[in-house]
Amino acid sequence: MRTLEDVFKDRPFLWGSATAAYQCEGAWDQGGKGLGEWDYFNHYSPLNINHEDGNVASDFYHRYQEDIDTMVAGKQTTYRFSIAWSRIFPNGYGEICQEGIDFYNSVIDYCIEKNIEPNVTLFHYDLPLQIAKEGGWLNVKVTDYFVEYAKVCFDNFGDRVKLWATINEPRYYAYCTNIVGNYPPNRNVDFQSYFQYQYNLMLASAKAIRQFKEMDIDGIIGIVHDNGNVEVDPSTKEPETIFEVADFFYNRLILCPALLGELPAELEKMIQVYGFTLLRAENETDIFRAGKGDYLGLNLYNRQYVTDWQEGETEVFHNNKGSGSNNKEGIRVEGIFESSFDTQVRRNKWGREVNPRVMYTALIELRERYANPMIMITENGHGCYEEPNANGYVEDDERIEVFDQFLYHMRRAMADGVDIKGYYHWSTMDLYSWINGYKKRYGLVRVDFDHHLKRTPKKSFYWYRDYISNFLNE
Ligand code: BGP
Repeated sequence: MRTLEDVFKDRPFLWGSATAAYQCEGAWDQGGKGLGEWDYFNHYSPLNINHEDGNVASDFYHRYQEDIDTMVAGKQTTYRFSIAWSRIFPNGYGEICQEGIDFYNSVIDYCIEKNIEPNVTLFHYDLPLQIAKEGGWLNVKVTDYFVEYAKVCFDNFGDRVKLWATINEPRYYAYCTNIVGNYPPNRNVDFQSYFQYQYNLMLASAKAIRQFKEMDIDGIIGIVHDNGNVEVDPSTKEPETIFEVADFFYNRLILCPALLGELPAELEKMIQVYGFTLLRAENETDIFRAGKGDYLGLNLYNRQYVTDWQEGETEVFHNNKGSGSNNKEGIRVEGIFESSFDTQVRRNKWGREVNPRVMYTALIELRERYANPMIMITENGHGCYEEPNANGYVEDDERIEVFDQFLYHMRRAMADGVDIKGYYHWSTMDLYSWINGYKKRYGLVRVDFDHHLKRTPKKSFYWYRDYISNFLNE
């Protein structure tokens, strides 16, 4: 039996990296796994524009030992990964698949054997297909299916796993599935579903956290948010109003329940501003109160830079084609606000800002507005195109430069009193990037998808290893 105290004993700060099940496991039809919404989407939808899928992905399912050994060689002390719901419940609920439980037991045990602290996310975008057919996250029954699934995970893994997250990025997930329309079930500019999804996801998370507490599991549990703090363009005519509406759009439906145990105070007002109907649980106050997290997982990539709505209809700008498109990431919400595009800030090939100082501003804002919560940086990284040399080695100096700056700003925030307990680089190795396929790379370790998925640590892997060693010796 391990205890929560063991986690930080001898290592006050956790350094590691992260992946998600669908993006790295492969073995899509092995081990008794049921079909997921992403399997179906990638196999059949014309909206899979890059014609890739996660059938094999990085084949973590068969190579997890090698990948965990590599983490150890890189001096990492923790690994964040997600469980595929459809490996535990092939139909989303009902019959349990023991092979799925066995697989995650093996991964967890191997992590512990190698002194790598497992940090487990229960849901990272990969909904079982059967549940998707029943309306997915618009169907409030799914919140109970989620608790049933979470309970099985707590029962089976709770003796060894001490760090838990319920859901990965409920806000960004709701955005891609309902506003951008690039993730299944591909609703486009559907604000009604966007807000209902966030509500239902937070309800599911709160119910699962309540379950965790009732079971008296020794560990901590929270949710992972894509914050994205809001910054207002100085030329904005009504900066306070714009900040309020944009912060509600991007953050508040997640951060208030997650960190304060309640819905945002401005909810009724925002329902009027955005004009949507929210279907609410009768006992929501109790559920959200009981479902407050112990910490916040923060996936930090960029800020949300906004200004007044200028003119034109609601439109979303997104780029899943990399250098094949000139689109910059953003949105115009008719009559309410729109993204501003700062020419001083560089962007990656997918049109997203690369602006490491926002690590500091996001963290300070959380400390000030949400009572200095415990935080783990559960993702942070840099996506790029990469070419290896003849030996398969990638000199990813651009990643190292950005990585170094992000860490610098994280440590500035720590020095200013933000309570950060760990950092997870996205990603452990190259893997499937939702919609963008395999050309957009994030890994510390290269995976050669054309030649037997051979792994070769990149320059950034060694850079990070040395950074961790130096930190330990400081
Ligand atoms: C986060 C997701 C990850 C990962 C990362 C990079 O939003 O939690 O799963 O994919 O972003 O995003 P992308 O692969 O779309 O570039």
